[in-house]
Amino acid sequence: MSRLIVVSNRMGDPSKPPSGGLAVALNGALNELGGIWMGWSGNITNTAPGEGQLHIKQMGNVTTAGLDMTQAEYDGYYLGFSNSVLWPAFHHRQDLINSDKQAEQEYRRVNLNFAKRLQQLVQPDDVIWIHDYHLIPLAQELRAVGVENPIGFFLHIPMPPSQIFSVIPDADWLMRTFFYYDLIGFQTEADAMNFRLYAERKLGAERVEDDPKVTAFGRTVEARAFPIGIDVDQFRSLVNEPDARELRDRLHTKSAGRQWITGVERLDYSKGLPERMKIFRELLHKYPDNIARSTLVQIAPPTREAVEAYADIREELEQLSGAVNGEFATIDWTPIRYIHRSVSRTRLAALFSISRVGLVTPLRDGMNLVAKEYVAVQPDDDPGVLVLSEFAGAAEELTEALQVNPYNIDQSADVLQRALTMPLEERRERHGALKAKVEKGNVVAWSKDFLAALKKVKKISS
Ligand code: ADQ
Repeated sequence: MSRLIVVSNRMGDPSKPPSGGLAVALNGALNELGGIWMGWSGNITNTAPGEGQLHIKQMGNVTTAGLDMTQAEYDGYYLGFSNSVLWPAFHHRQDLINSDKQAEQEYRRVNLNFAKRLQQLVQPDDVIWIHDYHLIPLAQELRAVGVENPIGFFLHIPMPPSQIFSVIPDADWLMRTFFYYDLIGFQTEADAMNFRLYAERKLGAERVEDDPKVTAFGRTVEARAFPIGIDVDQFRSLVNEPDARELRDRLHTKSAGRQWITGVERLDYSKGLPERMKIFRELLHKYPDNIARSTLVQIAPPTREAVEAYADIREELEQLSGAVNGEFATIDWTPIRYIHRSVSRTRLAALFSISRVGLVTPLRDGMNLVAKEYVAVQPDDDPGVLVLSEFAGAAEELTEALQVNPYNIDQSADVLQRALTMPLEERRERHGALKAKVEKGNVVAWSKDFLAALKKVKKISS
């Protein structure tokens, strides 16, 4: 059996509950298959560039290999090129791109560092699976140091159309580095198509309609959709933990005749948080029956606070939630409960399970696992309703959700009201269909499908 080597910017820490979508997904996959997880150690050191220590730890059937970084590497590679150029560009926010040559050089250097260290750990039968936008050029660097193993890549965020991808400085260089993989997985068919079209139009790649293979620079790569899922059983089991039961009981007591609308995500401008609060405000204006009755619980812990755009969004949300609460609150009812902190996954599961509406309104999102988690823990006899942005990757699959365009505040408020007043029979029907999809496309199936496809591309039998 081949070992699996996973490389991602952050490694999971099996001793702590994972909080990001990527960590949640990969913990499941690696524990199932066993292997090595390589990533940034989380440490900043004073070593010379490229000389950071590699920390190796054994945790169950997973070995973690964490690489230290210098401050300049972290600033340029992580805060700079990854999160001030690639993240905004891939999420259609060209206006937020903040590029500088030094950052791009650090990004290239860190990818080279990862390749040199990884090359020393790789054995001939290993299969390598690289994750996300921080590490796009890693396969090219690995090939340059002689690694010939099968290498797959999964992009967790959206792949923008060519007009938007082109705004990235050195876009053609970046696109060229994709061709050193054997298989590239995208969240949706639309993302995979954006990749194939860019390669064809801008790089003169050859492709045949309806064939996932693309050939350029003498290399052929297969580019296909592998929609990511969640660990359904594990997430569901959280609802019965003592902590979750206690919270559910408390919320039930408080909510006699009241309805919870829930939103949970990292505080990121791609997640449509101001739009969500405006939709809720519009709901209260247009449908005043919801006053003193429906409450929006918004949990949004901080991330990437050193990047300016993230500080701006935080300020905007504090103002908006304050304004809505000032306008509508009563002595014993607060319309928006805005929590700018992380919450345990157990409590999240409990909150989702008692919420009448899961309100998921990203302006752009690779997949959005929260939508799937919400569906997974709804009670079959009295399920809530998922209201989902058409701009989340999950919208391609979860067609029985009520879909909204979160830029259209007025119509979205109407849809939210429809969700809050939906008859039980329709809720059950929609939930049954969504639940079947979320269960079938779980994270184990996702990783198995990807790895089977990678082995097939390289014609490996086990
Ligand atoms: P994220 O942008 O992090 O992931 P998402 O897919 O919603 O977005 O995953 C977030 C995960 O973190 C969920 O499992 C959620 O429960 C958890 N989480 C969020 N807020 C939390 C909190 N306050 N406390 C604890 N846990 C919290 C990226 C891409 C997505 C893609 C995933 C997976 O941006 O589009 O779906 O990777 O590929």
